[in-house]
Amino acid sequence: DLAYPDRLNCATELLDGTIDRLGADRPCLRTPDGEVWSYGELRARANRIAGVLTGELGLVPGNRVLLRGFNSPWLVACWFAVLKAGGVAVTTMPMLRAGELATIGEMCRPALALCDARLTEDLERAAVPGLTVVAFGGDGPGDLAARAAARPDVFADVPTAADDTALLAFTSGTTGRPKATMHFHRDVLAIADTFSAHLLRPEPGDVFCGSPPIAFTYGLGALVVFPLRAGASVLLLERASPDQLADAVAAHGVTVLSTAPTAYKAIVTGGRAPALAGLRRAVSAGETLPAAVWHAVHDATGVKVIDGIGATEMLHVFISAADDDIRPGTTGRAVPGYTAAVLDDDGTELPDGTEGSLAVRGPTGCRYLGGDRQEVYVRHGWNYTGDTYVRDADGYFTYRARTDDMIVSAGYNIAGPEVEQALLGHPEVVECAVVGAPDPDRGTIVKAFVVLNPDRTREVPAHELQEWCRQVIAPYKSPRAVEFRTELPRTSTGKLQRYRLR
Ligand code: 3SK
Repeated sequence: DLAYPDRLNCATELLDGTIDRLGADRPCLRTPDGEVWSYGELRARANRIAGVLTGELGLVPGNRVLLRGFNSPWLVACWFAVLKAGGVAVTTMPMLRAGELATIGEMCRPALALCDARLTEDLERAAVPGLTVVAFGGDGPGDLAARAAARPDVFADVPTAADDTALLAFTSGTTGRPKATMHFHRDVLAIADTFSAHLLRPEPGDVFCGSPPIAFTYGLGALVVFPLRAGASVLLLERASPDQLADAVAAHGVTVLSTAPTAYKAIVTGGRAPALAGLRRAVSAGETLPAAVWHAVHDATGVKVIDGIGATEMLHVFISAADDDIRPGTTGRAVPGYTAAVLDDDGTELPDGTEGSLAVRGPTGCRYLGGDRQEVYVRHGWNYTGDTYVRDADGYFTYRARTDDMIVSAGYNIAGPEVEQALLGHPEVVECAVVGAPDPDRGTIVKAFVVLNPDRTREVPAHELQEWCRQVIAPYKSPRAVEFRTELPRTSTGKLQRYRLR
């Protein structure tokens, strides 16, 4: 039942609500070097920071606060402090540079920033007008820790309305232009009470871990909202390469892992899959999970990876499947609470088995801050996600492509990701991207950019990959051109930027 009260502060619910049910002493935030903050300690620190924000920094409800940091207990405490004080959290990716931070500053005009002391330089260079920057994690007298130590460890959370804005999240811009989306306090709880409650079904003893930055709403849900709503703990990694993830899972008893398909593929290719064997849940999102990768993880560990599609516009995942409901190669069914459909551009539902635009509605939805994209994303009462999908008679949705990534070659409609899935089945292919490339004779051809396993023991020529594809998918879809790369262009959230390859 998602009927939340009119007055609702999601920070109060996630901290006090969980503490009232399970006690303040439970472990909450962990780091790989053994630091553990209990729920009570996290609340006390967030209260002190909220005191700094509303005291000497003059924050009033509705002010936007830019947050910049690696995934760490301090970043989480700052996020809670902003929400407790009735502010709006604008969490930014740690890898953003001055120019990108300046754009974000221009779009959302924050008055304050709380920034990891190691990352202040680019923020200062961004010269956001009127912005006061306070560093955390340093040891100077102006550092947030010193200021917070002088404040009480209690704070009266602002009784925000359930539909007051809690956060601004930036889309990662697979087409190059970031957009800001607004999400309410009730939205933050709704993602825990839909996807997490119905598919992850976390328990207080779970230990969460994962790679997405908290600034990406995938990470915010997977590493803050879901564990805290359940009274579980989370191991926060500042850096989370596939090897670091595998090490962390094995060394710290992680039970719920969230990362991207490329990380699962790299863990398997690197022979590290046994490290995942203790997981109760493994989540893959950000991009579609190829069936070959699902099977490789399952064969090596018995773990059934939960694929899901979400969007920054929708805050989190709205189509997925878990456990025995999983059909590898499909994304799953609408998450309880959401309705999903395949539509044409007029909003008419297409028959099962027909490709069309994925559309969704539910307790969360797209609200862009400014700009002219709102009427493109929200039409006919639906959120149009920009993906081409097909639904089967059992309600399972199968990804075809980002609508912009369909390739029309020799009169055929070819979904680049389908060719990518075929290539990823080859044991020496670690990553790939398939796009339409101009060709003087044929108009457009299918072209693959491929990253091979750096530890391979033999050469893998292009014709071997082309022949491989011809064996697994219709020959006309096999790439006519193959270019080898050492890496592929990705957004700060790890999504492929096919437009840059095109
Ligand atoms: O990109 C996605 O698939 C995603 C998944 C979960 C939450 C948010 C996003 C953007």
